[in-house]
Amino acid sequence: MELISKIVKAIEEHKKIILLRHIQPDGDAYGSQLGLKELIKTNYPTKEVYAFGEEVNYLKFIGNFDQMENEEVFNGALVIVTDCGNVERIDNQNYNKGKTLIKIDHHPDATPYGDISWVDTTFTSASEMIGLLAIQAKWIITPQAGKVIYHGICTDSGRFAFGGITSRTFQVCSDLLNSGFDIHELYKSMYKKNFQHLKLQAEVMQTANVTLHGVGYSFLTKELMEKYEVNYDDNGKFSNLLKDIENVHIWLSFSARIDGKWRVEFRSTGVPINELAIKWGGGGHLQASGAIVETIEDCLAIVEEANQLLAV
Ligand SMILES: [Mn+2]
Repeated sequence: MELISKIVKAIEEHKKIILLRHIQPDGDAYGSQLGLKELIKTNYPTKEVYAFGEEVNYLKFIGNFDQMENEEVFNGALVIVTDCGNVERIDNQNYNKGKTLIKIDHHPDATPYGDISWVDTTFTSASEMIGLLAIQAKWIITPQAGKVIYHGICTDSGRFAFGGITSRTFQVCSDLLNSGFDIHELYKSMYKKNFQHLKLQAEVMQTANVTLHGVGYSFLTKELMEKYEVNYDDNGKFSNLLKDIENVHIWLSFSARIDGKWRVEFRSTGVPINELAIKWGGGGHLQASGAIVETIEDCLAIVEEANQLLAV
């Protein structure tokens, strides 16, 4: 594929490479970014490679990020942004200060950017794209790269349950598994349950509700997070409590943030909800999006707007 060769060529032509992804990172953001870092370091050991961005507690087992000393580091660099559809959500607003910019993403192309842009919504995840890139470039895939990229595919695809799964997904995963990482250890880290979190879920479910037309919604308040000692960066863990419920077509989760704002996760089984997320300053996929809003009144307005989407 021509785009892949262009990306490999750009990597070969730059001495310094900076990898970025979206704010509020998830498994796919981590996997595509840290996986690509590991791949470049293994296959081009003389390159200077950095991965910048905020860390989240629940993904510590996947890896760590580099500290940006100052923005001078972007001088002359190749910047590759993975898993991020719109520039506002890139977790480092120096992204355009390098020499060359590449976008690798599987979200709808909300704001096209980059000197090279490989955007393809038929992939489950940006991690699957990085896996395919490694295979086509005939790169060595270390167990560490295999693990983080597999984890990205696994989380973004709902462990191979959401739409978008193809035979290509499994072909890429097959090559990742061949790297020799321990898949059972990985699943143990991924699906470890926390007793306090289960108790918290029970309380969140007590106040969850469903609108007339089938919007389920739940609130994870600051009070509940303090009561159960949940880290603020773990607040995305509770966004699917209302998944798979009969007659719930859209489910919304509102979680308190450390800055007093609300993190909103939009999910849908049919009707697209990304336009609603974009309207509220967020973005994402047709059926899985996110946004950050100011007040609880905003949250309730979103519930009503989602309800109207289902009213027709
Ligand atoms: Mn993704």
